Amino acid sequence: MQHVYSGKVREIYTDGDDLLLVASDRVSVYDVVLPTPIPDKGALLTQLSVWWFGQLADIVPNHLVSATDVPAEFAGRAIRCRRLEMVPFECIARGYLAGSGLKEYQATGAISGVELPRGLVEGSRLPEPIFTPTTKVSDGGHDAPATFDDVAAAVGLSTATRLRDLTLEVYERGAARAAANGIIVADTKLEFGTAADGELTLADEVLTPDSSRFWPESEWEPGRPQHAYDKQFVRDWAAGTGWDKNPPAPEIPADVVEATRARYVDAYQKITGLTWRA
Ligand code: PZK
Repeated sequence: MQHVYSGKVREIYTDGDDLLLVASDRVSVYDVVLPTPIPDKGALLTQLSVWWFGQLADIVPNHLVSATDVPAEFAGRAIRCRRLEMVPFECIARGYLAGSGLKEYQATGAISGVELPRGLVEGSRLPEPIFTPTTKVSDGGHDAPATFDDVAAAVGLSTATRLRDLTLEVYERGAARAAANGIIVADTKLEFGTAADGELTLADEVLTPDSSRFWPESEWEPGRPQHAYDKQFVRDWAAGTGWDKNPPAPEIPADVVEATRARYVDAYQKITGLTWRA
């Protein structure tokens, strides 16, 4: 087993021909990783993603090989997956206006070349979900917007069309399931790759609160920043500390850790209908 990559909250190892994607209990706010872990976060997100792979298997094949055949030290919070030739774009679907999409809309009236109606505000539901890819920036910087035509120029029109259709279909399936259980999926980021047999394959993690914006439906109120389903307690606490959002971040108090863990458990249980192990 060889460590090949560290993200802010996840790691990749190689194991023979396979990869191991390992989710930690680390949490970030304002792009800064906090010093205090959220117990079970890595396992909750991994198991949610594994559940989604199963739900989405009729739409698109995925990279999952096993969620159990992983080293004991990573049990529950890692997956074994096939190594793919990765598509060099993040495939993002948006159903609501937030984040970099909001900024691009305010500056240009469009996102990734998709024209939107006038008068939308932060948190607005879009007339229909849209495909807003970004190019991956290798040095860990923020991703840059790309248009559908950029994707087509890089991978060909038929693959680009398939990526767009798959991204929107996965988003629509996921957003509908979450909405039926009180959770808005405002947007989601998918990664695809090509398997040895040439099949376009869904990779990475899928429809988790780390790869998507989850909002409590009961608190949705367009015209202001929306409450994050998972990290709102951490954000509210951080705002009250006077911390300047530069590293190092302060330790998270125990009550905020516990409330945040409860939101990850809640999202997992509401979406899957399963009970999280105690
Ligand atoms: C791959 N990432 C992003 C994911 C991280 C970073 N199946 C695959 N084959 C080849 N490469 C990748 C995958 C996947 N998934 C994914 N980078 C490379 C990433 C998870 C944790 F730290």
